[in-house]
Amino acid sequence: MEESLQSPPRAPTRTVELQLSLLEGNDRQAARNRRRFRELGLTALNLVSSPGAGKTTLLERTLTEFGRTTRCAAVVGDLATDRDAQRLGRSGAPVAQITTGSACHLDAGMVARAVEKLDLSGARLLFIENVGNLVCPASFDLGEKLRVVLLSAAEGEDKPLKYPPIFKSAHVVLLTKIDVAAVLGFDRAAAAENVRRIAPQAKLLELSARSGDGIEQWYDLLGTLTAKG
Ligand SMILES: Nc1nc2c(ncn2[C@@H]2O[C@H](COP(=O)(O)OP(=O)(O)O)[C@@H](O)[C@H]2O)c(=O)[nH]1
Ligand SMILES: [Mg+2]
Repeated sequence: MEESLQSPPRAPTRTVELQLSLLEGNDRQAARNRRRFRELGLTALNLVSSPGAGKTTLLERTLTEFGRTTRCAAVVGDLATDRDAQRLGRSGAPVAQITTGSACHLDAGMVARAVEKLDLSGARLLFIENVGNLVCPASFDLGEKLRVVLLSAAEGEDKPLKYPPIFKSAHVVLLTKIDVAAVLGFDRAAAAENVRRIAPQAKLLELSARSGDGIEQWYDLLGTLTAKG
């Protein structure tokens, strides 16, 4: 019993070097993705949250409603299954699933390979649904223009305080599932205050992909991304 509680041996210096070179390689690929998206006339959004915060539900609705007038595409990452790609594909939008196996985040190379599989003709927005995780995706630039972090009413108001890097890297924070905030005892004002404290740079929207409350503000924001060019 005692032995199983011991930590495995580690080589910290080497780990740091590997991580740095991994991130440098990722940043180079992210820069290539950014150039490619620009050539294609695409604006890419990287959606990040805990598992279950409502990324796919928001995208299902967005691809169906906003996608009616503005062609959109999506790539979606999970460790296993193509369940989310199937859900999103019902909208008729081009969608590719990335299965990462054990990786807790998408990287720029995975996104580049997935994007090559899609027919992006006429598409203006590319939604990248990241693997559900509030930690690892913070370090991996995918070449997106906007990083969108979702925080659902089911997770508690304190998550920005506990996981600051991802919130600090956000351009937009969405407080989601506001339709059930009251029943969950989720204090929207306190959550918003925590977001503003940790991520003053981020635009903050509150919405429910189920009831549709607040969704127009999300579409307005998407509209500003596709308005010119
Ligand atoms: N009440 C409520 N439930 C939601 C909302 N959005 C998503 N859900 C539910 O939350 C669960 C996880 O949603 P999903 O979109 O798969 O989350 P993801 O893991 O972030 O992609 C599902 O059971 C959804 O039906 C919402 O706005 N309100
Ligand atoms: Mg999902």
